[in-house]
Parts: sequence; C-alpha cells; structure tokens
Amino acid sequence: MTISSYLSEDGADWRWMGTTDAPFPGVVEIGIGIAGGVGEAGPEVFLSSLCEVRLERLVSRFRRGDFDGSGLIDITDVLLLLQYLILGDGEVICADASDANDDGLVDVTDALFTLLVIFISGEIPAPGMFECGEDPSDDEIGCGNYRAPCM
Ligand SMILES: [Ca+2]
Ligand SMILES: [Ca+2]
Repeated sequence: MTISSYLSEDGADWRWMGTTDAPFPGVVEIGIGIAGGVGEAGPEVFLSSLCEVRLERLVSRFRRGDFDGSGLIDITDVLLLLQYLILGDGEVICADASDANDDGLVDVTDALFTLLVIFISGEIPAPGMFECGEDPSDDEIGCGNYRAPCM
C-alpha cells in the first residue's frame, strides 16, 4: 500500500491510499472518502462515495506528415522536423503526424520521405496528408495534441 497526501488550496488534506493493477482498457472503481483521524493502522477513512472510472486509450486524428500541426504538409514541416532532430529546437506536437513514413519512429527518414513525396512522387501512408484520420498502425507512438482542425 502506498500512502501519500497533499494539501490543496482550500485546505483539504488529500490522501492516496493504495495502488492496484488497473485493467487497461477497463473500468476501475474508485472510492472517495473523508479522513477522520489517524488510527493505529494508519489514517481512518470513511468511505463516502464510489464511482466507476473508465480507462480508455485516447484516439487522436491527424494528417500524416504535418509536423507543425498547421493542417498543411509542406516544406515547413520538413524544415521544422530537421530543426527539432538536429538542433533540438521545438517540440513534437503529434508523433504520429510527424512519423511521415509510418515506421513507428520520428527521425530524419521522415523528413526525407516527406521531401520525396512533395517534390518527386510517392504517397504518405494512412490517413494521408490530405485527410484526417486515426493511426491504423499498432506502434509505440501516439498523438498528443494535434492542433489543426480534424473532423
Ligand atoms: Ca504543416
Ligand atoms: Ca518514421
């Protein structure tokens, strides 16, 4: 059991009491209680409410190749991606969108692949550079905060 606590701005003493292996995705039941003092076995908590919390993976929609989240895939995405990779300048807004070749990594090959598609030929993998969509690939990267409108 793990017990930690903090005092919020309104003076309430919040305690975390216990850790469990939550199913993911799945539903966990969480109790909200009121502390009533500290007994021999630790804090005494009177359970006041139970609620179910559903744990789901957030699915983000994006245009692949849109490193800067502008909604367009162009040379700016290539330059900003290279600037990020080489100089460490900037941030990855949405790793899935930055992974232009959909190999599960955000690296210099994504910049080269995007250049190839823009100036020579080829096709950006699904959902593509013109359509918004979810990542069909099962990889370790996700899409945290894609900025462009994506319906
Ligand atoms: Ca862009
Ligand atoms: Ca890649």
